[in-house]
Amino acid sequence: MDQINRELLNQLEKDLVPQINNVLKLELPNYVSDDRLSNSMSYSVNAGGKRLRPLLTLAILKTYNVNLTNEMIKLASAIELIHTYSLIHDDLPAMDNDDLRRGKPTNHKEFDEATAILAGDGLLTLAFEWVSESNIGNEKIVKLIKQLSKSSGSNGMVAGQSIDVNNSGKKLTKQELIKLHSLKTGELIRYSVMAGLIISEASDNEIKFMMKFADSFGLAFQIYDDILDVVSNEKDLGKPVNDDADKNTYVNLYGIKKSYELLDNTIKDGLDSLNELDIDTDLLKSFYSYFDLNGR
Ligand code: GRG
Repeated sequence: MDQINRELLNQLEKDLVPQINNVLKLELPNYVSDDRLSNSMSYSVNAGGKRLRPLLTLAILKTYNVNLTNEMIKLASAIELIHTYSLIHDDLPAMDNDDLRRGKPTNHKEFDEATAILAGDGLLTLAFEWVSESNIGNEKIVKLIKQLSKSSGSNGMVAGQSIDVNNSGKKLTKQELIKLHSLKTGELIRYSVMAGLIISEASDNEIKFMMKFADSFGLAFQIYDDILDVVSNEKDLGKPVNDDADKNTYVNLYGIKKSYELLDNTIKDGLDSLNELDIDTDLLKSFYSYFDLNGR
């Protein structure tokens, strides 16, 4: 994959992850009046994580030469609040019942179940507050809020989680599996890319190919997550491995070798879409270096 320059992603992470972490850490407590709720929301948000989704939005903005002010970092970080809420709720006893997330006890283990549910509720709603407050003009704010509700809600991530929960133990077909994951994992990645395109006022043609990239990146991300569950270890992953043995995953449907092949093809699709554009997409291509394909 000689089109992928890993250094560009490394540099972006070095420049922006500390800024994203800083905004999340400093801003969040200003929006929560109850101390226990505030501590529990901050506990999970500040527990680490790659910050991949805000990075994607910011990479799109950089691609369109939009100035990455502190305001933009906060706007891009709103998606991390929703992502963290989804992880807290996914770990609850009624869902995956997990004890470890991002290398630390899950929210309901550190606090209690009721607090974890409320922390998730608080993070979900706070994300919309942050978007609504940004200084990008009302028209763009409404577009972002609409896209964020669609992506995270009952026709997006929540629908994906519902299909997942209601089909555990049932073997899905390839098409059903793709649908499940394009909702559960793909939709927040879609929002991250779309947010950058809305703010940057990208053309319809650019949106078309950028969203093909977003969809293929989301699919690759899920296939890789399924592969890591089998080939990684708990220390690197920050959560238990071999946790998906009875779940609907690409590895369980195809086996590990074919899953790697599917990952290769999905990455190629995404690169092809970016190559359709006249603008410099090297930074976006560098996101594919997130997938370590050497260990197979
Ligand atoms: C509870 C409505 C609701 C939805 C939960 C996100 C999710 C939906 C479930 C998590 C299950 C899971 C492991 C999905 C695979 C893809 C994924 C979202 C992985 C975690 O995201 P990363 O790798 O995590 O970006 P970090 O910790 O780096 O932020």
